Amino acid sequence: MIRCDTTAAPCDPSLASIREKVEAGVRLDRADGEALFATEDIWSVCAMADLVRRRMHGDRAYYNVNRHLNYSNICALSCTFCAFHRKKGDDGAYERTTDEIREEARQAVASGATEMHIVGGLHPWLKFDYYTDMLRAIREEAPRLHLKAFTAVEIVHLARISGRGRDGIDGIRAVLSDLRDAGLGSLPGGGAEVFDDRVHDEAFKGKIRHGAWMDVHQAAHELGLHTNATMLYGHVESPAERVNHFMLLRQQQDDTLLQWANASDINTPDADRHDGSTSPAVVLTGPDEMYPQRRLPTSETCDTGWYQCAIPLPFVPDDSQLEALHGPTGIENLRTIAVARLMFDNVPHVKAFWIMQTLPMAQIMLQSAGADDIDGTVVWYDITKVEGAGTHQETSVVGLHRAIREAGLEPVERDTLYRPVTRAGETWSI
Ligand code: V47
Repeated sequence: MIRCDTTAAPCDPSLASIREKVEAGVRLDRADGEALFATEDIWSVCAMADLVRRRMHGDRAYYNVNRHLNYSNICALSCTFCAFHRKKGDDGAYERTTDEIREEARQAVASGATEMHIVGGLHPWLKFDYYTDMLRAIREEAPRLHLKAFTAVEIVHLARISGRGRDGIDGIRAVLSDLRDAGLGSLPGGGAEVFDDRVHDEAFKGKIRHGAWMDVHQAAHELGLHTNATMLYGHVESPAERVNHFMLLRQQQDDTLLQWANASDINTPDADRHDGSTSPAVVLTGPDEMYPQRRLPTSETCDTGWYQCAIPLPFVPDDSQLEALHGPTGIENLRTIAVARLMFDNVPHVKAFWIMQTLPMAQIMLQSAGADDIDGTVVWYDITKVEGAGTHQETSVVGLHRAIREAGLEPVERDTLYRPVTRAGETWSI
């Protein structure tokens, strides 16, 4: 495929110093992030993100064979951006029984899925046992299925309903540990929204604030569970607030990886990383020759977890209380994915979630805006309702392959931990 020249100088001269940093593998700071959101030279932003993505992943683009399960849409909260939540007794309110969930697991196995992604509302009456029974039931039906389940918001709710709400971080650890014993494999990145108090109070008041969200992920990492991190953008937040969200997550990833680097005797020459200008413990985005040993640990050599994937989610207004807002445009979607790739120099993957981005947009993001992952076959999805429709939203492996190949990339099936999956007939191995 003929590709545009990613080595060209930016048309907007104010991006020249950022381009130099990207080429040299130097960390971008807050002002750089804000400049990337401000410029009209969107294609130079995308070209820089594509350069970084190709350094990290070459021609590979990742997908998985998965199934999303929304076990209940009944939620104690009423976030204005959310079209998913219902109150008990409302039209369309549901909660899945353990038997229905077992059946979902059997179907997932039959379709060759390697992952089930499980999230729901904050159900006011379900007991903690419902959640552990759900995981155990899936485990019994599908012992090899990786269970990526429960946002940080749900984990805090589970701490409360299991009587450990007053135990702070110890209560969170205890809940995560019980869930892990029942089969939990990792945490998805949902519920982060935008890490800002003003935006929180306007669009998702009542939800946990960002400190609590990050504490849950830190506890998960300490227990060795990998997690993802989302950002819901394109509603009432400003570009500076998006950059701040990225910076907070990047700092937390630095802290996690610095501990690993120190324990593994990895050379981290710059002591003070907190001013944002010096080198972090692990650099993933620079040229190979600059950072020969400061790459990510593998799960085999490291027992801590970390953020595997950053996932900017475009706000889908349909059916929400914020329906009057138009949501982000295609250009803003491309830009936000690209800025995420450029700012997250210590997070290995950036996902264009095709359900919310749409498959055609996700394809362009893989081809030229820095994304390397597209999520998977999905099958059922009820959180966003494009044109009023939720539930059945499925694509096939053939459809994902076609989208990726047409983008000039090589599809790589991965499991949840980004290990390549090999298939022979109906069986698969890692
Ligand atoms: O937390 C809710 C968002 C999230 C809307 O970890 C909305 O691999 C857009 O986190 N418009 C759940 N977004 C989905 C999620 C996710 C998805 C795919 C992969 C992964 C992963 C995580 O969806 C919620 C919220 O931020 N959301 N309503 C809406 N109207």
